[in-house]
Formats: sequence, C-alpha cells, structure tokens
Amino acid sequence: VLEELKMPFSHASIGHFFQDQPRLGNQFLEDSLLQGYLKRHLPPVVLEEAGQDLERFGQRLVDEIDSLGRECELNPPHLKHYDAWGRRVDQIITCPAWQKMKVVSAEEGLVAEAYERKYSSWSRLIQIVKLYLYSPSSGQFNCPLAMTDGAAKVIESLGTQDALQDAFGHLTTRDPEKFWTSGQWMTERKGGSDVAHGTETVAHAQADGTYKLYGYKWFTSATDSDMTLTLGRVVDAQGHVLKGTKGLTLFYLEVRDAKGQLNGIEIQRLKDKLGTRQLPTAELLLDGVKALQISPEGRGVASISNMLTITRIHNTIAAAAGMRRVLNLAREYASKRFVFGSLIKDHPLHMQTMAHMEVQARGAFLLLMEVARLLGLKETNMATEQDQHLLRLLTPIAKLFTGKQAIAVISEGLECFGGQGYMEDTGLPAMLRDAQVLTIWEGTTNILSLDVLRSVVKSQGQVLSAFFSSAQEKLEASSNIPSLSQSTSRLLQALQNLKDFTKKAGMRGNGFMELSARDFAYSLAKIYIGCLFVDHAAWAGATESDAYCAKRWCEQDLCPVNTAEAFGCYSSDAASMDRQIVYEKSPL
Ligand code: UCC
Ligand code: FAD
Repeated sequence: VLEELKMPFSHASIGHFFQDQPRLGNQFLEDSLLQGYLKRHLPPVVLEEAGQDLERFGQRLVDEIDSLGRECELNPPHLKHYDAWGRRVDQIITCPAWQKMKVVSAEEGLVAEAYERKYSSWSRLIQIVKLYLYSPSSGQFNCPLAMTDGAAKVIESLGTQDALQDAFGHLTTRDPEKFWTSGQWMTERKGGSDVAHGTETVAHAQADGTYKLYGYKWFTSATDSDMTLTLGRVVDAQGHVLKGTKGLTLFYLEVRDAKGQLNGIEIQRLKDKLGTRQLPTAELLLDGVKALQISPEGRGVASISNMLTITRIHNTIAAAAGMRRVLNLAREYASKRFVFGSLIKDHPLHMQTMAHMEVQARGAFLLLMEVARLLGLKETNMATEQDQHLLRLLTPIAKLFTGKQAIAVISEGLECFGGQGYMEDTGLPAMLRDAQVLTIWEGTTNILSLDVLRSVVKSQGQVLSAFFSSAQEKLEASSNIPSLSQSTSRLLQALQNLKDFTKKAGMRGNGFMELSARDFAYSLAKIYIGCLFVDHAAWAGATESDAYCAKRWCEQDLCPVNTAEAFGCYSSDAASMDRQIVYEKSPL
C-alpha cells in the first residue's frame, strides 16, 4: 500500500504520531473483584455508606492525591545538618506534597477509621480497602501510616499511662492540626532480623521515672514523625544489662520537645536507597533521649509484635495494591497502543500475559481481605479461637508471599509498556523500585517463614489445625459446582499432601523444618489463596471470571513443599550440597 508522502520530519516538525498515555481512572469503580467482595460481605447499610465514601475517595485520588504522590517522588527529602550560623539543626526537609499527605491522611481517617469502629468489625476492612486504593498514589506516605497504625495498636493493647493515651489520641484523630505519625526503631547495625542479639541501645533510669536512651539506630523510616516506639536494654544499678531477647524492653518517645528541638537525637545521615526515595530513612544517634518504658522489662519483642502484625498487613496492602495499579494502567495502555495491525489488547499472547498477572493480583487481594476480616473480628472481640489462630498464621504468610508476587507482577507490568515502562518520567520505574523493599523491611522472606514455624510451635500446632479446618470449610460449597470441581479436587489433594508433609516433618529434626520453612510457607499461601478463590467463585453473585481465576490459580503446584521433600531437598546431604554449590571454587 502506497502512502502519500508528507515529509513528516521536515524542519521543526518531529513527526505526526504521539502515543496516548495511560490515564488513571477511579480505582474503586474499576476494581471488579473489590466491588464483588464488598457486595458479598458487607451488610447492605454499611455497603451503601462506605461504598459512597470509597467512590468519592477514588475520585479524590485521581483529581488530587495521585499527583501529590508523584511530586513526592520528584522532590525527595534532604537533610540540613547546620543552620547558616553553624548551629547543628539536623532538619529533615520534606516537600510540600509530603506534608500535604499528612493532612490528607488525617482528613480521610486513614488510621482513624480502624479505631473509631463505626462499622463494628467491618471498620478495619473498610480502612484497609481505603489504604489499598491510596497506597500506589501515596508517594510512600503509606509507610508512616503503617507505623502509626502499628503504634496505635500497641498503645491500645498496653496503654494506661496518660502520655500514651494522649499519643493514642494524636495517632487516631481526623484533625490534621493534631494528627501525629509514628516511627518504629528496631534495627541496629548488628541486626535487623536478629533484633534480640543486634540491639545495643541501653536505657538508664532517671529519678523522675523516665529513661535516657543511648544507642545507634541504623534504619529509621519516616524520621520526620512525631513519636516512635523503640527497643533498649535497661541498665541495672550495677551497670549491667541482660543480653538476648529477655533484656529488651519497649520504649515510647517523642522525637522533638515542645520547642521543636530534637530530643537527644542526632540525625547522622539519610539513607541513599534504591527506591522509597520519597520517604526519609535515617541513621540516628540516640544520645540521652528521654523515653518512657511502656512494656514490662524484658518483654520488648513480645510487646512490639502487635506493631509487627499491623505493619506486615500494611505491607500486604502495598503489595496487592501495587499489582492492581500496574495492571489497571497496563490494561488502559493495551487499549491505546496499536502494533502489528491491532491494539495490543487484541493480541491473545499479550492478554494471556496480563491474565496471568491478573490472577496473581486477585489472589493477593483475596488473601489481604481475609486477613483484614479476621483482624476486624479480633479487634471487636468477635473472633473465634480458630479466627485468632488463622490471623496469627496468615499475617506472615500474606506479607512474605505477596511481597514476592508484587516484584514479579510489577516487573512484568513494566514490560507491558515496552520501552516506555523503563522511562523514569512515566512514573512506572518507581513502582518497581518501591516494590523491592516489600520483601526486606518488616522481616525478610526467610525471617517470616521462620515466624510461620514460630506460630506453629508456640500454638502447639493449633494454628495448623485452624488452617486445615478453615480451608476445608471454604471448599464445602464448591464440591457440586461443575465449573469448580477440578479446582476443588486439586485443592483437596494439595491439602492431603500438606497434611502428609506435616506428619513427616513432625518426626524429623529442627534442621529439616528450617530448610523446608520457605516452601512450607509458600504451600500454605498457595493452598489458602486457592480456597479463597473457590469460596468466592461459589458465591451466588460470582461471575464466570471468578471460576476461571480459581482454575488458573489451581493449575500450579499448590504444595511445593511436598514436591521438594520427595526430591530430598531438606535432607542434611542437601544442606551440605547447597553450601557446596554456593561456595564452589573455580577449578582453574
Ligand atoms: O522494617 C521496619 C520498618 C519499615 C518501614 C515501615 C514499613 C511498613 C509497611 C509499609 C507498607 C508500605 S521496622 C523493623 C522491622 N523488623 C522486623 O520485622 C524484625 C524481623 N525479625 C523478626 O521478626 C524476628 O523473628 C524477631 C525480632 C521477632 C525475633 O525475636 P526473638 O526475641 O529472637 O524471638 P522469640 O524469642 O521467638 O520471641 C520473643 C517473643 C515471644 O513471646 P513469648 O516470650 O511470650 O513466648 C514470641 O512469641 O515475641 C513473640 N513474637 C511474636 N508474637 C515474636 N514474633 C512474633 C509475632 N510475629 N507475632 C506475635
Ligand atoms: P540481615 O538480618 O543481616 O539479613 C541478611 C540476609 O540473611 C537476609 O536475606 C535474611 O533473610 C537472611 N537471614 C537472616 N537470618 C536468617 C535466618 N535465621 N535464616 C535464614 N536466613 C536468614 N528498620 C527499622 O527498625 N525501622 C525502620 O523504619 C526501617 N526502615 C527501613 C527502610 C528501608 C528502606 C529498608 C531497606 C530497611 C528498613 N529497616 C527499618 C530495616 C529492615 O527492617 C531490616 O533491614 C530488615 O529487617 C533486615 O535486617 P538486616 O538488614 O539486618 O538483614
């Protein structure tokens, strides 16, 4: 076919064609699974009221918040050590958009919603849905909100002291003038995973009942926060401290005093990070920081574990939301990009790629909602024993599994835009950079896999019994639905394999359990998500797509721990071979 030659690149012209960019729509209205889930689970009155608020918020994200998030990426924080006259000021300078995010968070009740409990047990789920919509547009302000929520949870569970009640009011208010955010300072140079042996910070008792903290915190995110929770070792009258976890106590402190001066803190430097650059993360010298002891002595780790539960759930929110966002943008783009004679949405191989991502994102979403539902029940004293065991088990599983999914899905998502996915000014590369942290902070994948084992051992297996009962219950309704029979039978088989594995594992030593921990956690995640898919697809209001997603999910190896065990992957021979191949020297 001959085209009329228009000399498209002559003189100042740079060609006629410009690709339409993907546009962000109202993320609440565009999410069919979210709509279905809420319709299925929320009482109609709650659905009506909360639904309207979520739709309004979805539009505010498009009109205002998303561009603030982008500004945070483009104007990262910096540290001013000295004022013009040489005085040490250690001021973290953040951009106006970051400061506005704090106002928005208070106005929208992004923490408050969960503690007001206006909708009883559903308040927590609604808050989490709101954060799920907010997260990819938040310019990483979701991080301080996670820790703020975690601190509020710890105070709610521990606090009777006046100072704590005051702080709780600040953390959970909707008034932007009064709203505080919190940090979570756990990591020191010797260890962020092994906090029990890594913490060198010491706490000296003062005559007025407070403590002074001395130490060095190696990672502190959102260091512009108003308060923090942190760990230290109380020094006894002889000047001794207890080593290990039994020596750790939890402290509360305010970062600045009433005059705005830092409370015995020197900000040494801001971290130079791969991603999350919007977020100030600092190294801090604690040099006589005034703090309140808020846990019994030696109960620091156990007491901060409530915060870990909440922040790990927020991590799951960020992971599930990141996947959803990249998919929604990629599908928008696929309906605008025309190659090889058709839109890319009309190339079946591209659709298959996106469908695979879609199934991953939906699975993560269903697991997130399950955890949110269980947390809501626990917080309103409506959780059964089974619910509580499940919440304990599924929290680390959801964090570790969805973090890995997010990196893979967002990476694939960038590829959906071809070369443009790699271009900074599209905003897409930042999504991948920010996803990488999801498997590191708040406990790495291995540490959380070991936490899954901790929950099994501590409950003497009750968390696993709860898992099996709940999984089985979720499959009950689907057994006689033809479109779900294949998925159901694969899940029943996987459950049986997992049961067989746990019986065998019980007879092997700790080394075996440790080596299998990650595959074990993945198996629990894959099976439980499969059950959630089937359960959702068996609902009377479900669509054909729901059954199809269940089927696609269940095609994979649902119980990799059993498969690997059959290959001898957890034997002591395998452990020494693992070491050998990692450290193999070149024969030359
Ligand atoms: O990374 C951080 C902030 C990043 C910025 C915020 C992002 C938020 C999300 C954003 C979304 C965008 S803050 C640092 C986070 N650090 C970690 O996650 C630490 C990772 N390491 C671990 O989790 C370890 O497993 C430790 C530190 C918990 C291990 O400590 P121990 O002391 O060696 O372990 P033990 O002896 O097993 O546990 C001590 C007590 C026990 O209670 P008792 O004494 O009653 O038996 C445990 O049962 O603590 C209890 N415990 C728990 N309880 C330990 N872990 C848990 C848990 N997960 N849940 C309940
Ligand atoms: P290490 O513990 O040294 O781990 C190194 C590797 O060893 C990991 O792959 C780990 O999985 C593996 N490993 C360790 N132990 C075991 C084991 N027993 N079995 C198998 N594998 C194991 N911390 C805070 O307290 N507050 C913050 O605000 C904060 N913000 C952060 C912000 C960012 C951007 C980042 C990157 C980190 C932040 N952290 C913060 C620190 C973070 O929580 C830790 O980096 C993380 O918990 C890992 O600890 P580590 O760096 O000491 O790694």
